[in-house]
Amino acid sequence: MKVAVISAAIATALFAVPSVAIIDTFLWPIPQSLSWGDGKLNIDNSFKFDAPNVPELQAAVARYKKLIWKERWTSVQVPFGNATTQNHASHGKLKSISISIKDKKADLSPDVDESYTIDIPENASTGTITAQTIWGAMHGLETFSQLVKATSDSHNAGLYVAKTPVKIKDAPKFPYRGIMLDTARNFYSVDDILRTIDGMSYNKMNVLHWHITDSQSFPLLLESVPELGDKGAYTLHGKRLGYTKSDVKRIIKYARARGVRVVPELDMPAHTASWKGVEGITTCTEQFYLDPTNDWGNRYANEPTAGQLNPINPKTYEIVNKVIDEVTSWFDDEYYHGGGDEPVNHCWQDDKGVSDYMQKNNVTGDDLLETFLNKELATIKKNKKTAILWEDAVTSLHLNIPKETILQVWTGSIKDAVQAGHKVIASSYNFFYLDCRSGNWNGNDTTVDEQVPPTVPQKLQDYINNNYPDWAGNLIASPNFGGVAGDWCAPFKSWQRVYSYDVTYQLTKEEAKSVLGGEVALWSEQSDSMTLDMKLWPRAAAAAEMLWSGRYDSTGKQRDIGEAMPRMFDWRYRLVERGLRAEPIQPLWCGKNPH
Ligand code: CP6
Repeated sequence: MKVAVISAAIATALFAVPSVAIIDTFLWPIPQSLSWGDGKLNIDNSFKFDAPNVPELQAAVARYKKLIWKERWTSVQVPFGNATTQNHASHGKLKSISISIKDKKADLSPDVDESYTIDIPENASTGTITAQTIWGAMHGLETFSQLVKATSDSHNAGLYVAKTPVKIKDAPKFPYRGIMLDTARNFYSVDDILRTIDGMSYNKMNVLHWHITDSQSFPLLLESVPELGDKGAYTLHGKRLGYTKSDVKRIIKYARARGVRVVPELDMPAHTASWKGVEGITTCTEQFYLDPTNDWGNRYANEPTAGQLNPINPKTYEIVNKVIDEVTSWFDDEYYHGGGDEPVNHCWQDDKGVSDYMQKNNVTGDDLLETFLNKELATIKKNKKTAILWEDAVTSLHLNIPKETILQVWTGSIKDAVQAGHKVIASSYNFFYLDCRSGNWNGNDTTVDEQVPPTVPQKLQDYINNNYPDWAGNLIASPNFGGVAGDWCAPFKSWQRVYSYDVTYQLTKEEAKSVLGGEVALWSEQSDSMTLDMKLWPRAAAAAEMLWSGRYDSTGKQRDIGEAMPRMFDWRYRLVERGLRAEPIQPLWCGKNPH
């Protein structure tokens, strides 16, 4: 009884549909505006999409037709709600969906219109998807696929469109809905990346931020500076773990076909120990710093031999420019990520050449960093790209860089970055870092009140000696990448926590306009092909709904995680059915229980 009452309340409150509705079909992310009934329309092999002859759209239609017939979905979450009405009365056959597009030429870009509508009347043989652009139509196809179900679990069961009449009007709350993948700490195959793009398109996510290089490896096989990949990419069991130009092109093409943009990042000036193919351009490839008095943050970039590009060597800029010129020519997106995170003052202070230069020219490390980033940003601009940088150094050191630079906020406050005049991508490590438990577990602010282990070890040797305290103060063995120790990185955050991130927390309406969206980050010190899907899904899907549908619904009410739960439960199984090894979020019993 209690269940029925709660369910009816949820159904009424959240969908604003008549109380006759039964909830047996689950959409993810939930559309901005949805009304549906309890009817159904059968579809059979002759069902077709009538779509304008735009190659990308025709390909999407073919993909979704195949997917619908392969998937033959029956909900895993059991129906709930008021089931007193005639459930699933068939109202005939849906012969086609007619797709119409306003602007057939609009290309995939940061401000492309992704809105769409779906209208499937009760007694009609034709339904419609309308969209401004083919990219919006692709989202409409995805939502339509989620409405299609099989009449039974049998492999040859018929298909129907559920919950007719259906009317959906949908558009993203935020234009930037990303996943960051770090391919430098551990390697991922091209297939891993393509599969991740599939998952993104199912969730209406539209930006893959590819953190290609870092301290540990340089897996990009550039043609202009082949030494970097030659010496910097991993080799395992005789196999070179790197991405060629044709790999990159394949990934970009595959992503574009699914409405996903690919934004590359070659992190610099810190996180560059892997740039060892060119001699003399990096400092700090030997030492490991954990100095609590260091004014650039003693726990930053603190993985051993992080490396930091030498800011006074002309050769450094020669290489940086070559690299950026080539990378921006491979990647066609308007955005380019310039890194800029976790610089270590000591890396430059302790380099004889750099410190002599600082003394002679009366400049500080801050000055050198500002100069380096401005040169890098100028090269990015010369290549006609909009730059993104990690926020930490820029805001905490108040660096003077162009306001047109987008800041990706991970540790500081979004408000500070916005008030400094920048557009922002929200990636608080408290909510959106998928590798680690790390973060403040108490607040819902995006600023950081970071909890640290009882004592911070001073030297790498402390880690090697297992002289590292866990949360209870016991000395434990830690993984040898240093910095973030084992107990710090496990277990990881729940989908509910990811979902609860409010990216415009305490911003004025005006300030909120500067938040382009958000991005979950999979740092890969402890992840590779084996764990990829499980760490991304379904938690990235939680981010996807928050960024597409919004943390608040159209009436201003905060979305209820309890309402999302049955949809998420069903959606996870659907992602598995579609080929992603998504982690289970509760026992199957909670849906298809055997009793
Ligand atoms: N690598 C790089 C990392 C991190 C960052 N940049 C990182 C920092 C703190 C945590 C997790 C990841 N591993 N290049 C920060 C942007 Cl908790």
